[in-house]
Amino acid sequence: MSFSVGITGLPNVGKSTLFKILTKKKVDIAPHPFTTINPNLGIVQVPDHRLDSIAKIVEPQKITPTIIEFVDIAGLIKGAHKGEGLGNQFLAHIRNCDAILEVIRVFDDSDIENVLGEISPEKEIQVINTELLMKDLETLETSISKLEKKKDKAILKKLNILKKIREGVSQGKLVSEIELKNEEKLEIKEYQFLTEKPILYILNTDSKTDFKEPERKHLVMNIKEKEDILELSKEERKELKLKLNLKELITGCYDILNLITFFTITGGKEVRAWTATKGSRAKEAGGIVHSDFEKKFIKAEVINWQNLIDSGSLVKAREKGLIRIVGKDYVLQDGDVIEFKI
Ligand SMILES: Nc1nc2c(ncn2[C@@H]2O[C@H](COP(=O)(O)OP(=O)(O)O)[C@@H](O)[C@H]2O)c(=O)[nH]1
Ligand SMILES: [Mg+2]
Repeated sequence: MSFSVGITGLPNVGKSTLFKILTKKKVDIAPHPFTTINPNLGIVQVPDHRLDSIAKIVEPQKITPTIIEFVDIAGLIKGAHKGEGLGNQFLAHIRNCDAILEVIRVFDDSDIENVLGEISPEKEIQVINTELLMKDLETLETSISKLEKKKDKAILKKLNILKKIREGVSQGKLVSEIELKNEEKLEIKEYQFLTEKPILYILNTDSKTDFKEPERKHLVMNIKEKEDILELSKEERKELKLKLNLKELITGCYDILNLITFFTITGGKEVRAWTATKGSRAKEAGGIVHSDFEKKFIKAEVINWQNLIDSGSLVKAREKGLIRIVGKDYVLQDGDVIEFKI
């Protein structure tokens, strides 16, 4: 199971550059809009010092980090929901992602067209949000009128939830900002509303332009500077004490997606990190590793990664009684090292 994050925003804000840094892949980067038409997909390893620490004491043949997928989606512009600038196509790409990384332009450069015409994170966020909201409104209108034609009592519940969401969305509320019970959320899952997805804003700064920080979950990052670091050789980076430092960004994505990491050791052969949704139970975690571990789940042995490191080895941890036996309903914790028994 892997989760995908769609990089979106207005044209010329640094999306493709960010994608390149993240995936260290060469993509088309140019100072004009719509260089990117097909979404670029990149698989990124999630850096995790815990994986390295566990590997150090287990000494496996293989170390496998967990991954996250990034998609470089072409720029959205005003009117995208009506199809402007290939808008509909881009919005469909966003629909397929689990979360949104929205790049906001906070750098001043007269050579690179500023589509918004000014530096204003809040205004820029509003432009994008409006497009996403309009698209959701369109989905809501079509779905509501479809359901209304059915006159079926069973769909009344769904219809009422959709109408409640429509009310919020028409007032400019993102679906994620509308208060919904868990069962209501499940009921509307099939619609994959764009504004229901978690968003992390990346303020792409040149470290000199003034701006007002938005009251939304965001990171301030100098994307261009990171790109320059990427061009340097390992030695040069060491000498200049420069690091790409993408940890904050990748963990930020993990965070908004509500994800945790757990580890398996496979009899000392392979130390591997896995991704699960917060609140997953032992049996579901088993399913992430291997379908048999879910189907034939009996029990699992669990130890917190730090306890394992402090003990020095699995054998010593066992002697100390730090390895717990848990059943299928055990709620997985971030940093658990787990062995499934079938
Ligand atoms: N001055 C400056 N230029 C940037 C920065 N980030 C990206 N660019 C440039 O802006 C142009 C468009 O960048 P790109 O990543 O293709 O933007 P996209 O349209 O959002 O994908 C390129 O020429 C980049 O080199 C930045 O932080 N500062
Ligand atoms: Mg681009």
